[in-house]
Amino acid sequence: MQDRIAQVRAEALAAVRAARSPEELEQVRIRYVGKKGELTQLLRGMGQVPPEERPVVGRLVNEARDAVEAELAARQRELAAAALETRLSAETIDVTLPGWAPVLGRRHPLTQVLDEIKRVFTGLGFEVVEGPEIETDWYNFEALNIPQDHPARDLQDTFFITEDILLRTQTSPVQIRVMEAQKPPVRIIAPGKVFRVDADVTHSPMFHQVEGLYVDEGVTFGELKGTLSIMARELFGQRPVRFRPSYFPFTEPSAEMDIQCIICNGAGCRVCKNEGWLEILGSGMVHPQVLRNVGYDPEHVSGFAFGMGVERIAMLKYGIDDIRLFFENDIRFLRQF
Ligand code: 2U9
Repeated sequence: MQDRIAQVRAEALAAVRAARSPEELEQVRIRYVGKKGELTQLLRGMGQVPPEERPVVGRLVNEARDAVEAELAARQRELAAAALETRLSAETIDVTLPGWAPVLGRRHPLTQVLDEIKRVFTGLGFEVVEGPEIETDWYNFEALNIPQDHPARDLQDTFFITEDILLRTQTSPVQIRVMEAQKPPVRIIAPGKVFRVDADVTHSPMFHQVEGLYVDEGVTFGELKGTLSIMARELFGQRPVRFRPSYFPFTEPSAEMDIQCIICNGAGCRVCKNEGWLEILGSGMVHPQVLRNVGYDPEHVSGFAFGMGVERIAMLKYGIDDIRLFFENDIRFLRQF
């Protein structure tokens, strides 16, 4: 019996050391010290051992069991450490590899042009003011001397919400609100979204305008020309500009401003339709009736005003021929600016 115990003990210890994986080790444990394992069976067979030998045999079996279990635990630690080592060496990171360069975002081209316009005018002492996109008939039309029967009020041009409430077709209502609230001098620009029932490659039902207003005692048309010429030079570089007579209900006299074509330098091309000039904005001296409408006295104060479409300026500046590109957010378009 004692030889048998020694033999099983030696076999079990050898099997533990030979196990190559946690699964193999578990098989060895079951085979020798599990419920039906060989060492467990030896304890159960004590009945056949003569009573005087039982204490010795019992002690030997228990010692063998303890030894095998200690060896099992040690081998399990070894296997776990080896598995960890294998995983870590497979997972090594080459710290000398170049990293991922983060893709830099940029401002939308319309935002860039708008920021540029704001920079020029704030440098000239203008303040930036914003106002509501939903307006009343008074602020969008009546106060601006646009009479009931004016074509700009046509259902085909204006998005009406009710008979009296509408989406503003220009940012001029903002200037009316400022003049109602404060006395001259007023020197402001009003950027923002405007809405018109219109859609083709150069028109969008929503677009952006910047309008400007300077009202004080003795403001002249010469100041209008000087201010807008500076703006054109800042936006498009040094090139000839001209003012052409025009008509707007809210300004008198009125003028549109052209710059020499940035594509052909005046020679005539497809972009300027052989004119040699590109229209960039409308302007004029604020109509006396508009000044009266906000409680100003046109005998004491005068002013100039102007308005431009931000999309149009951006299209001319960057040579873009379809306004829809600004609103589609195609990354291939946007990353060019
Ligand atoms: C007040 C008085 C006068 C703003 C002006 C224009 C001329 C003009 C157009 C440019 C292209 C609109 O976006 S567009 O289609 N605007 O030609 N705007 S004068 O005149 C004002 C504004 C406010 C109180």
